[in-house]
Amino acid sequence: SKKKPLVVVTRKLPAVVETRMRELFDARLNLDDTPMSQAALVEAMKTADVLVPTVTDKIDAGLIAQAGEQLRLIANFGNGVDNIDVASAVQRGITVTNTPGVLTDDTADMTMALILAVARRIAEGARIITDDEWAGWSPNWMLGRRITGKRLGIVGMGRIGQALARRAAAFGLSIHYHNRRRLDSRIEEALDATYWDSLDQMLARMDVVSVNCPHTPATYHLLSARRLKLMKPDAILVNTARGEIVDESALSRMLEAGELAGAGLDVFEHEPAVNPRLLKLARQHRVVVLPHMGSATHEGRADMGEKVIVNIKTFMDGHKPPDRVLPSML
Ligand code: 8YV
Repeated sequence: SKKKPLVVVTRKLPAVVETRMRELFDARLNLDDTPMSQAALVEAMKTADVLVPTVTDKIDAGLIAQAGEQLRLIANFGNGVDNIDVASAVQRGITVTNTPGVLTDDTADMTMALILAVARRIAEGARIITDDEWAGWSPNWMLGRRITGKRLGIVGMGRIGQALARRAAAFGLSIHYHNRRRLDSRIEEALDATYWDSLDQMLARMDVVSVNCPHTPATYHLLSARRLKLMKPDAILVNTARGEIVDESALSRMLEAGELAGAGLDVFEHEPAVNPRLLKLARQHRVVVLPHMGSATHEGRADMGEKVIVNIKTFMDGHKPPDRVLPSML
């Protein structure tokens, strides 16, 4: 039988995924879940047939330049591939895959949860009780903002954006979106979504703005200081995509100045470091922060692992893997 491919996995994955990988591949697993050192990553590039990185591994041009001839596939455990220099990889004949689809619903759920958490002061209320600060109910206490009847502007209407649209519609929000390409009219109608060709014009009219686009050179600081200033002062911003898409310092400044009502953030520009100004705002309750857990469900992680395995197997069998990422897609 054929020699099994050497598959190096950078982080600890769910046990069911690791078991399956051991059966199918010559799997080199990271059982301690200590993030892989740069030296170990270089070593992996030089020896592995397949590398399975995660969001925490920066597979940049310099690292790809050190790849051995045998490295043919980088099968990302994750949907976003901004951790990988896809163009450099493809130029060297290395195929790149990701794990789309299986984390759509979980991430959309978390986005909806952040919208509700910010608008209805959920984190603040929970903290007040657990810190034993609840002195009793009163009519004017802990008032948040109603979301029913408000406008949601979705920046990036891919799978997650559309899944969010369906959820938000059930909560009575009207759906607006900006995307590189306008959706097919049938999909747009089914979602009852209004397309805005101009992101600027959409931002100026929304009560809630959600970031759901990938992080690429074109979307870095897409929500710049100038664009954030277009938002209504009573609007809230949520981001479950990538921190780099929002100018975090500008966002902090505006929240501090009361030029924006609140923010719900699952992702940050320099993870795991979080801008201290955002943390201070979170303590003052205008911001809800979460540690990049949008797709973090038991089911989702197992499905992501299964996707990685199918991509590797298909590729090793000589076929195009289902979730190939091409530079032209980014
Ligand atoms: C993970 C994600 O946290 O898939 C993504 O893009 O951000 C999350 O699912 C991470 O990327 C796993 O590598």
